[in-house]
Amino acid sequence: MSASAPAPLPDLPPSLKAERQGEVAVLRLARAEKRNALDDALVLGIESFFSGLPADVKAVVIHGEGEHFSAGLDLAELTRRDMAESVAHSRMWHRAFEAVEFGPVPVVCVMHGAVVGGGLELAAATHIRVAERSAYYALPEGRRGIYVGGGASVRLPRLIGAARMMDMMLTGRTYDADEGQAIGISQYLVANGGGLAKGIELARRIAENAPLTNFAVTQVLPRIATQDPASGYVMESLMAAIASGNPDAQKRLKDFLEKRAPKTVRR
Ligand code: 1HE
Repeated sequence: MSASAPAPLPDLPPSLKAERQGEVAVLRLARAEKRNALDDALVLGIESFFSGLPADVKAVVIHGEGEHFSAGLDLAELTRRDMAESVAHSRMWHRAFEAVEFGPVPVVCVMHGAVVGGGLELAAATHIRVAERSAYYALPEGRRGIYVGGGASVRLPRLIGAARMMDMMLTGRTYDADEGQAIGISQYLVANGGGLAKGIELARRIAENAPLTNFAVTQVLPRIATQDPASGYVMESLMAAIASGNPDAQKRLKDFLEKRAPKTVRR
């Protein structure tokens, strides 16, 4: 392998496909025949992908094959578990989605069609969500007689509020793409078929940031947001000092002051 060849991505189960586009890695849920339902192999594959990302990958885009992002938990597997196994299974999902949320790089999720149950839990573990107009969101767990198990109780109330999550679970309410954008599920809303290109464009922009800033935003900011304010302010000061003292920041600041860096303008 030549010194400049990109490092290979981790081995994956057949239900996941990955490719590199320079510093961006694109991970595709590839189980369209089952509407990208998340079975054990797929969830474990997500965990190993994010745990084994090469250091020269700076951002990841997740998307789904076929008409839907994901139909959530593979319900066929659920019927085979007893109570103890179900707890272990949910904890396995927590581990896998923590590897997404607190993995090495920012993650952009491209959502279309059904983004339901565990599919919404996966999307909630990512940092930027792009919705195509076809996207809709639901938590059918209430209807199936089960409960969320992939971290939604923690992540979704922060994203959309506990009251909306209760409504989704108690009444089976679905939100369409416009509503999802309005309540904060997605940060970007694009035409059908345009999600992946938008996701990659955003990931490329993210990959240009100083790695330490991306670390601060994805690892430190969410911790500050959930700790007591007094500790949060101290943590923020420490992170700010660490980031600005970094040679990368020093160079970027100098570039701006010497008119080599772009200005912050309206897009
Ligand atoms: C599945 C699953 C699945 C589809 N597990 N096999 N999630 C749900 O309650 C959503 C269940 N799925 C659906 O409501 C629909 O499938 C969709 C609206 C997403 C798509 O409808 P459609 O008409 O395009 O597809 P389909 O005909 O319903 O499904 C195609 C195949 O995928 C079919 O299998 P086939 O062998 O008969 O062809 C379906 O059985 C299969 N399939 N969804 C297993 N979810 C950690 S806790 C998280 C808890 C949850 O995520 S609960 C939410 C579960």
